Amino acid sequence: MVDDFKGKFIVVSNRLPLEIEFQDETESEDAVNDISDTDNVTIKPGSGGLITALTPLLKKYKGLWIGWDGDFSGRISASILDNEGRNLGYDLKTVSLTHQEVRDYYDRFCNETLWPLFHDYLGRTKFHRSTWRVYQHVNQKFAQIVSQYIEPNDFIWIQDYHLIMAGKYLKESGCAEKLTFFLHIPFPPWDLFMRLPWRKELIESLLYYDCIGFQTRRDHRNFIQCVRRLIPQIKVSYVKKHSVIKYAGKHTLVGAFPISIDFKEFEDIAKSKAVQDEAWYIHENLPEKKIILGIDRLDYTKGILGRLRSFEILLEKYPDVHEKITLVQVIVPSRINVAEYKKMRQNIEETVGRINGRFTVKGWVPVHYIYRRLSRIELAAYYRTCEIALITPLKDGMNLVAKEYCASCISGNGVLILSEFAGAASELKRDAILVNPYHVELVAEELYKALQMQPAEIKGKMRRLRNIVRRNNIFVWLDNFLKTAYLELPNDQGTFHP
Ligand code: GDG
Repeated sequence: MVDDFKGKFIVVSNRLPLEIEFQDETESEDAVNDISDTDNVTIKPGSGGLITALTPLLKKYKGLWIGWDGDFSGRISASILDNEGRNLGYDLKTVSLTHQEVRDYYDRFCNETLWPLFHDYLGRTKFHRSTWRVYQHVNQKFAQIVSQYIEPNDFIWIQDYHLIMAGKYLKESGCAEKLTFFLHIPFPPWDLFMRLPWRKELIESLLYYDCIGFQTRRDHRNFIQCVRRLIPQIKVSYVKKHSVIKYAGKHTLVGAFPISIDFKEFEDIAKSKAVQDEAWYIHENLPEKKIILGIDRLDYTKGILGRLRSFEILLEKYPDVHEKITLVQVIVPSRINVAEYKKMRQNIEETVGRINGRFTVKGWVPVHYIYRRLSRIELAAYYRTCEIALITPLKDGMNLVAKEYCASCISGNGVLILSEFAGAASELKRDAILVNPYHVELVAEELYKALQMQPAEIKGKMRRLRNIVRRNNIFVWLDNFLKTAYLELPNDQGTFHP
């Protein structure tokens, strides 16, 4: 582990690592009375792989996390954040955003331009100069705030597509410290990326960073191809598995760093008594049924409708599985203000209704549908107890659910069916059943095969999957990224081609 920071470890992301809920003034008096100290606001530490991975470093060194707190009303003061930061063990600073900024930068440019384009959905991608301007403006705002806290020897790590341009503005404002970036979503192939009217600005901005991490070698390769096409004069050489781009007198190191999870934490939760009890109840309520699990944020990239269709085809074609299986589909609400997501939810619910209407008999409802965020215990219980995880995104940077499922499958009695278009497929392809989610009939066939698989084969595959996730855990990811960021560049560079 690189552990010789002399300065601060600064993480910058769109949102702070907190779960903040604002109670509406119109809510009942009881609800308001439940809220403790902060004026109709409840604040809890956030969760998720990135927070778990970065927390030890943020605590060990002088850690600082900068992001938007989700507050328009000014109710979250600096002293509240200081207090939350003291509980977490590192500092928190916010970037204030207006309604209009959040709408044009986050809802529109991030989620209607970059998100669909980077996930290969050209047809859904909107190009509006006005939102591009706000995106730049908000990135500038983030850079201004970050620059107020930078001191010599700090390490700055900017996260994800929301803040691609922040590095450029930081460097322009004189930041001389190590400036790095990680993209959590895929980087598109050049023929898609070239449709973006502001393609050159984005690529040039990325080259202000000292080190850039992508999820997979494919994303790394796509990026290098875009850079070569847009800036033909650049020089690219290779050190180990990383590219070194030389442009305008400076170097940018680029590599693939597949993000992961805290394996041990998931395994420990899965072993806990609370999860064991919850898992028992889940199967007790679905007696003698094999459970097929789908868990996704509500998003068109996750392939939920196609998955439901595959399940329906399975039921049409193989009556022998009727009454023996249940698909538990959990959907976590997401981007609920976007009209398209509302429509998507409606389509999903109509499809679930159709399947259940067609196949339900007394004592058996084929699809068990849950539209809410599960608690950590419930989530772990579903992971621990389901026989098959059916993870079929049409495109996904990594997909942590696939890795969390393996870590939580402590009995070893689980089959992972995984889309070949999830970043996780490159690590898990040998022992997961890889499927093309666009081929819904074939997914149904693979599902049928998985249901027939013998226990010895299931256990062998799951043991190997668990070993991979255990070995390539989130701390290894962090270590690899930091080592690369501090790599000394030799004069004579190698010839690796991603
Ligand atoms: C982006 C990229 C990349 C899900 N349901 C519940 C719940 N979850 C948690 C899971 C998991 C996370 O949400 C989802 O992570 P994913 O990786 O699957 O997907 P994105 O949210 O799209 O994340 C993705 C990731 O960044 C990391 O780089 O892998 O490709 O799109 O951790 O556990 N958590 C709880 N209840 C739920 O019902 N508590």
